[in-house]
Amino acid sequence: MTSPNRLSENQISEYQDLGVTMIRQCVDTHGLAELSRAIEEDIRSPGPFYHGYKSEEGSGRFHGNLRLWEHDSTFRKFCFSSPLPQIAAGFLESQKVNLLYDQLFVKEPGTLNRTRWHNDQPYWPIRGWQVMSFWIALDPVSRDSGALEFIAGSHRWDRWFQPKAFGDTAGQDEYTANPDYEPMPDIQNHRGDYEIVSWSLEPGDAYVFHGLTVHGSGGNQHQSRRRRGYAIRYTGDDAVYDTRVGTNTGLCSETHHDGMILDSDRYPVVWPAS
Ligand SMILES: O=C(O)CCC(=O)C(=O)O
Repeated sequence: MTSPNRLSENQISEYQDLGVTMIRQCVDTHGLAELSRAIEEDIRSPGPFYHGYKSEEGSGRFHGNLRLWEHDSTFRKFCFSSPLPQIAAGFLESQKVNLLYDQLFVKEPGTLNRTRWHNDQPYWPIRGWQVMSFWIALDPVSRDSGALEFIAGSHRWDRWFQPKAFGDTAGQDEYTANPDYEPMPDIQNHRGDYEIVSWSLEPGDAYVFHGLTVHGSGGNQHQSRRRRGYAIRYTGDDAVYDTRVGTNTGLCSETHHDGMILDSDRYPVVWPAS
């Protein structure tokens, strides 16, 4: 995997300025093979937080899942013992790093579902600035297979958009409306009004983005290539627990109350390693 020492100043300043950057070859071929095996197992037998979406236009399949590390040692290893927590500390400029949770997004060939434009932090029961995600590609990812797109600088808008499900989640609840949140503008039909940044990725490359950066992705129009992405969310020193109307209840904790630091079995400190 990419060594934390190889992170360039440019990557850190790009992350700070745009709210997103990317890392080439973040996970090596051995790591990718391990992750691929774990992903197949999750698709075969998803845990309690499975939230796949119904395929639009009737083809393909969009498999989503949360909190995989809690049930699978391969995902746990990536979240805890890979170089990722230390790399996160570099981006977050933090003395410690907590694991918020991990998440899987698999768009099988021909899955035309878009991932709607959104920013992540309104979904999450935390407040603070030091909040970020890695999104690791398991397949070649290009615009026509569902590369993520990001609105440059949107993490500094200080705008919290109302969470919505990414698609028809087959019976799961919509998110409760929060009067302090605003509706997401129609970015897709006004793309020219925004500075949209994106990169094609090779397997093992990763997007790195801030918890408030607005992002989304197109469907996977390829008929033979999958689009598997594994996301890990980390927080830094200033993040505290904070439930709000509209947060994802599956990410909440029964043992935290608002304002508490996260450190716990549920949101473990993963760096410095104990
Ligand atoms: O993989 C996707 O399409 C969406 C990913 C995403 O929204 C995220 O990781 O926050």
